[in-house]
Amino acid sequence: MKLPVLYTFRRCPYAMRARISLYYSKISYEHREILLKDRPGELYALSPKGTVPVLNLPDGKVLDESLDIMKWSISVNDPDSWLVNNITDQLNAIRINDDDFKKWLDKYKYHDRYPEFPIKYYRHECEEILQSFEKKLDKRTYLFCQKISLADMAILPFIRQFANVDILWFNGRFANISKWMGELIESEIFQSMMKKYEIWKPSSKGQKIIFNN
Ligand SMILES: N[C@@H](CCC(=O)N[C@@H](CS)C(=O)NCC(=O)O)C(=O)O
Repeated sequence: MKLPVLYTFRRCPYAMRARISLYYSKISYEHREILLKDRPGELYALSPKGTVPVLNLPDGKVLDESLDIMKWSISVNDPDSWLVNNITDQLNAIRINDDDFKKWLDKYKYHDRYPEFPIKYYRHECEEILQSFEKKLDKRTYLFCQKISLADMAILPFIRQFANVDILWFNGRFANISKWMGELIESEIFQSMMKKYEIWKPSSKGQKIIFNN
């Protein structure tokens, strides 16, 4: 059976969310681990922008946006109903994450490359966005309802990156998010999708990830 092929990079938060959704939906696939500094021609042939993740479906279709991979995956199998009725709010939160939070997160992480402002300025811009999540989690266990939904998992890898810049400060500043994050990171899906794989060599097959549904 021909499997979907995923080009991915372990530490990329966009690739993480794609892998989370494939594991959640139990979609067997071929895992091609790549290095951003040495991207294979095969990746560019599928998607000239050369970003990861890229999912090449057996029918030839190419998904080169992480959120599209999540949506496709959940459309194939959504065992715990991650797509709940407030999906517009969820997509809006994901958009703010991808358009705004990610921009400030990069400046916070790599603040020495952006000396026009001190690190705390960039951190504060991120905090402003996270504050609304902290408030949401006063009332419920997950961001959009009492159970995990799409937005929790789409945003998690980015918040994790933010937290890891200064985890002690983060845990003190955002107690609710830190509890939410800790629980999701411990989950089987998150742990499974963070497994390490050898870098894919174009002369060989990638690693087959098989789910026996
Ligand atoms: N909008 C894309 C963004 C993906 C993205 O920017 N991935 C990063 C790695 S974390 C990348 O490939 N960067 C290389 C580049 O921009 O050339 C998505 O959601 O899939």
